[in-house]
Amino acid sequence: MSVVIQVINPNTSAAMTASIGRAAQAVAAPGTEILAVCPSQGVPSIEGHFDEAVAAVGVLEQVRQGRQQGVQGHIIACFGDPGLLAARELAQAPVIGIAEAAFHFATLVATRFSVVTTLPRTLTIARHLLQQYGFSHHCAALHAIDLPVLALEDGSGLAQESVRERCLQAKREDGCGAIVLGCGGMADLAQTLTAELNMPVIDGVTAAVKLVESLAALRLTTSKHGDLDYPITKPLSGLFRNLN
Ligand code: 5HY
Repeated sequence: MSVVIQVINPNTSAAMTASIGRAAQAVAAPGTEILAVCPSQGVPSIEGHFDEAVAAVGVLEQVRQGRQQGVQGHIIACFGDPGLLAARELAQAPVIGIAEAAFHFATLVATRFSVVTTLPRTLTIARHLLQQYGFSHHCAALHAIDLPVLALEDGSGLAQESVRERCLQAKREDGCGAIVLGCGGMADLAQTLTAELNMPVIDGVTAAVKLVESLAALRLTTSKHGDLDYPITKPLSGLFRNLN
């Protein structure tokens, strides 16, 4: 069965989109095609509530296009899962957020996990998602490397080393059995860190790919019974004109 998965980087960084696409393709099953995309307009990196709201519009734009292309799943490859429920209304195929995917996988291999993300101000977003998805009691601690998201793409290696150091600290101090990487731009670090730390270090991009493949194999699509039914048709204006 051939599966086409649209992997949406909600920020407009072309380099991060490519990095996320490579990580997704690396774990994709033989019959799975990855379409890595990002919004045509929006915010270059997502580092707070305002950025999440701006990015969510771009996510919806991409989900609509993916639905028209007939993809078998959509992945929102930003740790804030921006626009997840709105995207599920718009989509027929499954829509998976990388934070949600990573949290689920972490609880399957450990009783407690820690999170390592970028800026301290985004820790609250991760906390809100843990509460929303019902994982708060599984989370031992949340850490921020205090570097901006695009530091992961600057080629210096500083952000990657900071992630490694925070993961080592979390393993030493948190009483956690696994670590969740809190940024789509960290997707390429998980396997190396898992080997070095000798504990599961989980990236949500690759976790989401395997979840979409499983849902597709079971022919499970987003429920259109109830609150995730398609949006009520109404005239949208301005930049939202073609969104539904
Ligand atoms: C992400 N921001 O995964 C988040 C990470 C964060 O542009 N891609 C972004 O720190 O919230």
